Amino acid sequence: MTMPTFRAAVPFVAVLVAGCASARPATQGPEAAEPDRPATEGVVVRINQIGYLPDGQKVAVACAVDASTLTEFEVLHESGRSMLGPAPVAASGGFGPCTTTWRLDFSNVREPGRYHVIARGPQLEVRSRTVRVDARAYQGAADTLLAYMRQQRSGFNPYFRDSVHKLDGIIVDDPQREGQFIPVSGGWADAGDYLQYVTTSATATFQLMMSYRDHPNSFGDAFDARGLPGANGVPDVLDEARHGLEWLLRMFPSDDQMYNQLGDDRDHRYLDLPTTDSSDYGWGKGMERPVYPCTGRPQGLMQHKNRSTGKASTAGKYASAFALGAQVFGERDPEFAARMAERATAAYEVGREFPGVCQTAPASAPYFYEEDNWVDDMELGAAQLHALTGEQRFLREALEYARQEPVTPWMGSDTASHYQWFPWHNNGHHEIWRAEAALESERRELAGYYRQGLDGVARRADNGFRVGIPFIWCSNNLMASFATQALLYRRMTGDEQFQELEMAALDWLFGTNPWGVSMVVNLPHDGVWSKDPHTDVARQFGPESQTGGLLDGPVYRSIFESLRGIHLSDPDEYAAFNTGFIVYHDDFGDYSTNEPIMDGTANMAYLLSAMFSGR
Ligand SMILES: [Ca+2]
Ligand SMILES: [Ca+2]
Repeated sequence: MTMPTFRAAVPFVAVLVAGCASARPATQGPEAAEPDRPATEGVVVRINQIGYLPDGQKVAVACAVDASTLTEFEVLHESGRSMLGPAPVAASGGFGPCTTTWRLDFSNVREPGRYHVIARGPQLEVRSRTVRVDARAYQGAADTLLAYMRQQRSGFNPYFRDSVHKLDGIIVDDPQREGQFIPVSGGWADAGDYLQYVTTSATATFQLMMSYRDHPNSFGDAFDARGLPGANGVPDVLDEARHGLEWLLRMFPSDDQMYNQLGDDRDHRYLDLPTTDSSDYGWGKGMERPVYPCTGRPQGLMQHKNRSTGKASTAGKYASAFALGAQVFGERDPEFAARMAERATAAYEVGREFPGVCQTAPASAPYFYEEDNWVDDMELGAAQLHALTGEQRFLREALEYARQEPVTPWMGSDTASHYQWFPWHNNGHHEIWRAEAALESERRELAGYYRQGLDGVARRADNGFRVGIPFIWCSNNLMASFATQALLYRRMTGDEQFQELEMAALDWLFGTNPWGVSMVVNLPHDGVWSKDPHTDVARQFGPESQTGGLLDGPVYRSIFESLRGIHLSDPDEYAAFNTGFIVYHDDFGDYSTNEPIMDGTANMAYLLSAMFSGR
């Protein structure tokens, strides 16, 4: 995500954000996607707006925002035919704005069709939005996410049909090369701002390729390599992954030049489009952007510094993306694959030589991605190098790293620092498990690590929505990662004990949450989704420009209220649901809950492609 507090931390920027917002032209979304008028009292019934698989778990959650109670529910076919119930309901306690919740399980409705869930209480009858039960409910969903990735492209941007950030960039924080130009145009903007990080970009690239490797039939081909409409014989998810890989190759051009970041928080000084980015890094507005290497030392050109200790967090991510890239592109483009295989090994050796974290660099504000773990990244890199080369050494080292951090530390906790444990789940355990040379005892050990993390979250999920993640910034990322880890665990073991929570996390992201909002912009198109995402592109071109983008998601009220410079631009249409310990605002002014994020979007590709492939 953007680390948007940068904006809040620079007072005149905050004023600018608010000023732009108040001058914002009224935009109208498509009529089909207009939000429900949220009830100000009574009960609402929330559903997964994408739909449910015929043989899958199906749960709607009813939420009372006053003292209303329910006694029964029924599922009606759109023809009016009763499919289930009336059945008694059982209360699941309060959560957030909901004084009471009820889980309405209609898993037995297996016939494909369109339905309504009806909840009834004394003098009360509430109807859900239309519920889809359809084996193909997730068809095309993963590809929809790619629309956001294309819109985020730097270099040639197919949304604008123009090149953006052509002058990237000039090397900084490097005594030998300071001030030199290096051609590193490409990649993706991180969020609503235009900074670019290897941390998030390499992870996103990896996740796109992993999604394709494991669920190739979930992806289509309707765009070319530049992201313009028109098939090119390459699945679009690989077009997008290649766009990421090519940028990563530019950012690690030789063994002693490992770059980590393009641009810095001086980007936040002006609110503008990627095509007209007027950031001034000391060489004039709209000129070159700074390129930061990993140095293994605390970094920051101005008064603030990060706490970097090494290079391995970034090196491991390079190694894993390149090594998987070499496998995925091996047959399509042997030359490209060979270059990545060579770079993968080189990156991994940098990580061996410089253990520790390479955090993002702050400039004029004290905020950065406070990543504190690196063994997860080296584990994934080693696992992928083993998959690529078959060398036993890499498998052994992957296992050594796995044992140093069995559980991603936020799991089971109620808070964490900003991007402290990234990636949000560790794909490394699954990738070692896939290795033919792994022993059965090692596979059980790795699955046990995943189970420990899932257990930690599950213990906190004693609410009607069955969610147990902490609502720190980017809670949607945590939700998606929890669901992904649960899916990987289920695949590795056949143990379905977390499946209810896995589906609850997915349902949450697509509308089974107190606000009844899909957390992915314009998905499904006829659902309820953000009309005022926090990006200047959306402000000028409408929310559909952000199609496919995963929002940051709800945060603890305490976080929202502690942010400086945050002002909602409009009356809160979800005010009735922002009375509890977590809040979400569909408002341009809320940079904490309503900003689309590139890394989270790529993470979703795995889940949605799995849902279509039948997992
Ligand atoms: Ca294509
Ligand atoms: Ca890490």
